Amino acid sequence: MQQKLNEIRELAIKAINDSKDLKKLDEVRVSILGKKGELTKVLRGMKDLTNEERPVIGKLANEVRSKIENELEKVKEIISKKQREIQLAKEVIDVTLPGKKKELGYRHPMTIVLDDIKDIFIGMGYSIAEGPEIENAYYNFDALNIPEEHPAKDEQDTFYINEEMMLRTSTSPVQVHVMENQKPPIRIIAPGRVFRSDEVDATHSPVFHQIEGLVIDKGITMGDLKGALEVFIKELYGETVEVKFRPHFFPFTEPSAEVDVSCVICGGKGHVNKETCKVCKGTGWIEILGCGMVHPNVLEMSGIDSTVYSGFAFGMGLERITMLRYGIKDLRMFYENDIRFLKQF
Ligand code: 2NM
Repeated sequence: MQQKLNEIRELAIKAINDSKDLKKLDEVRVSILGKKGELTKVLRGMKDLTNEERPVIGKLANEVRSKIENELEKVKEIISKKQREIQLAKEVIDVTLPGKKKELGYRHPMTIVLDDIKDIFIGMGYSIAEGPEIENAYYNFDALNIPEEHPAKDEQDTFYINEEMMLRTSTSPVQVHVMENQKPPIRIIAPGRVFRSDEVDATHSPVFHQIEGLVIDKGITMGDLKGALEVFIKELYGETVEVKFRPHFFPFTEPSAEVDVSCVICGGKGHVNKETCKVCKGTGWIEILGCGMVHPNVLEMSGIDSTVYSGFAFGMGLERITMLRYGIKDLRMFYENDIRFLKQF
């Protein structure tokens, strides 16, 4: 038995030292110290020994076990260390290499202009209102005092989803929802995507963007409208631009006006180096928005007493305003996502 134990020890130490990885090492451990291991088998045979033999063999068996356990631990350390070194060598990084430059995204030019416009109106105490892009005929037309026979209602001009529902043709329905749900004073702008069945060209797109505004309170007059829009326009284009109100007609406002600013390209002169200015076509003025005093019918339909309250509204196209700000000649550039275009702003 003594000889058997010595043999196990020698074989174990050899097998342990021959192990190339932790898996193999563990297999060796199980084959010796496991339930069915060589050493375990011998220890089980101890019960057949005489009382004289047992302490001697027992002592030796313990020594052999400890020797094997120590050897296992030692080789495990060596293998682990070697594996760690291999891993580290694989993962070596050259910290002197130049970093990979992450390219930042850019705000879309229309987003830049919209953010500016929001800031100006927020500065004047307005809130931002939003609403659905799908509306019924009441919110899109009727509540705006647009008569039954108005050409805008034609299927040729508006995208209908079914008999009742359509894509909104302006953000005015947002204002109608606000008037229905909120008691005056109201001071909001409603920016958003709108839809009209137009052929695409340099200045038209079936999907475009509007910013409309609405102010309702007791005693609001055309003077408030002119003051607010003049402040807005001068903040947007600079103190030196001139602003002109021209009478116009809208079904939802009365009186109504269109607003022109002195041409931002030629400075209102109508020409650049003796050439006729292409942006204002030589007139010195460019139209940038429509506005007016909210029609009493519109107020009443949305539940606002027009004998107590009055208000003004206005609307402008974000594409047009952005084109004028940056001198962009074709609105299709806005939707093409050409990175060379988008990078410039
Ligand atoms: C414009 C021009 C003039 C307008 C009117 C309303 C509402 F809902 F209050 F009736 N919202 N927006 C309005 C008025 C829009 O766009 C050129």
